[in-house]
Order: sequence, then structure tokens, then C-alpha cells
Amino acid sequence: MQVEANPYNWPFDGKIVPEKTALVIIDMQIDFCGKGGYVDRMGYDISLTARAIQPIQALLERVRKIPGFTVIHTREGHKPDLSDLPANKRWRSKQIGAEIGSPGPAGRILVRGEPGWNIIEELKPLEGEPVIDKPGKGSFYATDLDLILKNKGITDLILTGITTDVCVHTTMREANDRGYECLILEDCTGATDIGNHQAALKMVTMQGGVFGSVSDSSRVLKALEHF
Ligand code: C5J
Repeated sequence: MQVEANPYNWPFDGKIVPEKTALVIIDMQIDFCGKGGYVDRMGYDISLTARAIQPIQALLERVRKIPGFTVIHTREGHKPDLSDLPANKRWRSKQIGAEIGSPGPAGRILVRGEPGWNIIEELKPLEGEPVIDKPGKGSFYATDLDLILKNKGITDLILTGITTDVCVHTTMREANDRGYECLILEDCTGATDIGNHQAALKMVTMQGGVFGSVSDSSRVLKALEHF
């Protein structure tokens, strides 16, 4: 069965095939939705990003029970020596009082291995689920995500996580350019600014679904009912 979505029912070429589909959960780390993390330190309201936790949890629980369905997690972060942190990214973060690499209540901000860099307990990856470590916004840049997807024969991606307008959108654009068929879920994403969240979703729908299509977790769960 196809997922009811806007502007077209997804996937474009028919029904969901578990072996061809991955649920991609982007950057659900303490740094992006937890107390004392990067987003909190920048002064944003973390309830706007934490809104995605419960709907993703429900969807994750369901797809883990479907044979052949792949779950992929991503984490944004930098090496402890910050050798993979571009100077302009470090400079920008310092301007807004949350310098990447500096110490905070959740450890060094956005540094691999620190408490804040961890994926939140509610969405902790299971053994065998690929976890992609990325230094940038997009999940394809400087990672082996494309190779993993190709090796598994995955062509269809259900995108969830945070933030809608930054890492999720960049990943969706990268994926679409590579020919992946993408669906983004409204309730399973969140941004530091509600207007940006809504605008990012609206952008997907232009030109007949320029980057893919938009739906929500209840519609995906309905399409998965028969599995
Ligand atoms: C940001 C992300 N916003 N995961 N990262 O810097 O969206």
C-alpha cells in the first residue's frame, strides 16, 4: 500500500517494499533535543525539537517488527581534536554562545564520545542498526551512507529527526539528487523555529514534490498495517 502524502502518494512507483525501504532517524541526540545540549545552550526552546521523540518512537517500534525493513541512525559531531570542524562552523557557534568543542553541562559541545553527542535513550540504536557519524548537516557528505544503502538495495527513504530545516532538509536534498525516493514526516521532525519547520515542509511540496513527498507517522503506520 502507498502512504497518503502531499503532493503525491508515496512511493511514486507503487507500494512500500520493506527490503527497499529505510527509516532514517537524523541526529536525535541530547545536543539537539536534550537539556544542557547544543540547541539548549544556544537558547532555543528544546520542546520544539523534542516534539519528534514520541512519534518516531512509535514508528520505530513498528518497523523493527517488519522483516527486511532497515533502520538507520545518524549523529552529528566532531573528532575530539576538532580536525574535522571547519573554521567558519566553529566561529559561528562561538558567536551564539555555544562554541563547538567547548565544555558544557552535557560535555564538550558536538564532540564525539561526549554525553551530549549520544542518541537519546528513547531512540537508542539496536545492535546491527547502522549509525552514521557525520561532521556536517547532510548525512551523505563525508560518510558511507550511500555505500551502505546501495549495498542493501535500498531506494526509498522515510526521513525523520531534527532539525527539519537543517540536517533533515540537507539530507533529503542530497538523497533526492542521488535518485533516492524520499518521504519526510511532519510529526517526526522539528526545528528551532516553527516557521522554518513549516517552510521546510512546504518547500518539499513545490514543483510536484521537488525533493519528495510529505506525510506523517499515522499515515505511514496505516500503510504498514498489512505487514
Ligand atoms: C544543526 C541539525 N541544526 N541536526 N544540526 O546544526 O540540524
